Amino acid sequence: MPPALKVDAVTLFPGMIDAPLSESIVGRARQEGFLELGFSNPRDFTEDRHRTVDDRPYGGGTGMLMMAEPVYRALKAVRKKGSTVILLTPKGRRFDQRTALELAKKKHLIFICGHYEGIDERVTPLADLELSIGDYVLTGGEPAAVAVIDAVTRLIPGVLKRSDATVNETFTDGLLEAPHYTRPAVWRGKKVPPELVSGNHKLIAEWRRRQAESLTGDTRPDLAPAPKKARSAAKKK
Ligand code: 21W
Repeated sequence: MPPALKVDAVTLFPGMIDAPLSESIVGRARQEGFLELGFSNPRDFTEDRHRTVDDRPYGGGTGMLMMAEPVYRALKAVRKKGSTVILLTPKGRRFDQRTALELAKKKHLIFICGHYEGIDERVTPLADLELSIGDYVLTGGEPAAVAVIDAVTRLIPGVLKRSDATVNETFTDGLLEAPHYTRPAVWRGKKVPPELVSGNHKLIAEWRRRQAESLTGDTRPDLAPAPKKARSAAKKK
């Protein structure tokens, strides 16, 4: 059986992506053939003695840029009809769960990871989509590729034990989740909220909804339906 999803990463540092995605749930998804992850290294597509992949920016400025040609050749080596090419860049649209759900429908994703100060601007038209994972500065696109591939892989049917758990979760319905607790019922004097141990499923559902709404209103009011004025009734203790 072919994998549900094939992902290729165009990167100078494949180990930055391969290693974290060899652990835990995604590592197992790869072993079980749900996800096939490949790499195409621009350095392998150079022709000069020093295998040069970077150069100084025109117009001056600090740092180095990745050259267009090795990136282009590395992309060309893995691109097929029907591939979706994603450029990871701080200038991209913010990656979110909605985009993860869209990408999970695809058969072949290619991530282009910049490093140093970025990539020669002339490669950007090769991408179907430009994504950022948030407003902070990374050393390159590789950690961002890891985050996106992780978020997409867990949405592949069969990767999670309870795959129905991925449809209605945090961010998809626009709310943070209520707090979770496991045994013991009292830990260092801290009790689990009585609603959760009541055995009353309606009471539990209502408690979770109230918690989710007040938590979202307090810490992430930017997330959709901030219902009324969410008071901090969620007094932990
Ligand atoms: C960081 C590339 C900064 C370019 C002036 C002088 C991919 C990323 C990246 C990087 C710059 C993502 C500068 C969130 C990220 C990524 C490497 C710009 C800085 N300005 N999502 N030097 N954050 N980062 N140059 O950093 O490639 S997705």
